[in-house]
Amino acid sequence: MSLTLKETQTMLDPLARDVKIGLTSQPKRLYSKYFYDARGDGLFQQIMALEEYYLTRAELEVFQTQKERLLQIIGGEETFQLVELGAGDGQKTKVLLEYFQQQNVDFSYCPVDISENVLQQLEKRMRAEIPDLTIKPLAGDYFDVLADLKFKNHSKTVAFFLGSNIGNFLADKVQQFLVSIHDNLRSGDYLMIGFDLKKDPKTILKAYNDSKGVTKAFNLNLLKRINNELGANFDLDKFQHNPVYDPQTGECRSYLVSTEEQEVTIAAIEKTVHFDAWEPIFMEVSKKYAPKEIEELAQATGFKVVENLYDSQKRFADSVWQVV
Ligand code: AVI
Repeated sequence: MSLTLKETQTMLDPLARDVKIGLTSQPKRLYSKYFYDARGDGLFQQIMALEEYYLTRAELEVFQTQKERLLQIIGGEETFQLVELGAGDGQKTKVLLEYFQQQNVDFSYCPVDISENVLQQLEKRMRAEIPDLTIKPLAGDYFDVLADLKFKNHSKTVAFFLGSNIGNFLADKVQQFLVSIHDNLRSGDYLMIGFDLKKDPKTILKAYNDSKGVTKAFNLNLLKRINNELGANFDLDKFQHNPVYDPQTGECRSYLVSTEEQEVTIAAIEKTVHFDAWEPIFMEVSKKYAPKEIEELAQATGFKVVENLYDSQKRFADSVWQVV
């Protein structure tokens, strides 16, 4: 069977492929990993600086107040590579890196991120701010990069997956992801994961529906990206940002809801997509965990929880796991 040029391009371009799958599925969905183009990176930086988006400050407090304890747990005597999956701007991690340096810990820092743009900025800043740091950045999808990292060739690995990035996995994918990390680590290696915790639903909803509308712009930016990169004609004014939080599952789900019946054409995939009035596109899940769920997740994926490091208000936990 021979393929047309368009079919070949669609096969090669992950964004086109996923948009095609997502917008022809019922219910419709898009994938939040595509939020992060250059404008999306900038909007996420703005979100992290918002008062309502408490997650960043809560995790920073954990690092500032518990860095000594973390180093006691992972042990600073042996050389290790510190692999940070989804490093982002690395600003919070810097607190730990600086502390490890001051304590003369022998480690190399390997930040991994899907955004090449973010990674370049991070490397530049780290080189300027912590000149003696050995840094080896790696751009790519977590799943692809995990295999390349060859954790097993190293004497010891400490992996970080911070900032509640774990919350962006749906329930059916999270275990698969953790098992693939597990399978690339050696017995005794550590994994520290940042979990946003279940709390007052109103606090959570405000974090994803901020008063300045930055999170709304962050979601709509994906439609803009599809317009720019795939030749689509989404009218951004005809979609409403609608996050909902379910305190039982802990899932905060963000939707863009079509405010009227409409058709959107996406040239690169040769599709016209029909929207009913008030039909949603599921954009992102940001799951919140209870400490018990963290324990269960570790056990189910081949780890044990060594200790949960909390902020003073118990809004957030950096959970230190060890491969059993
Ligand atoms: C990257 N991730 C952990 C953020 C979150 O909280 O789920 C992304 C985000 N979405 C809206 N605001 C922030």
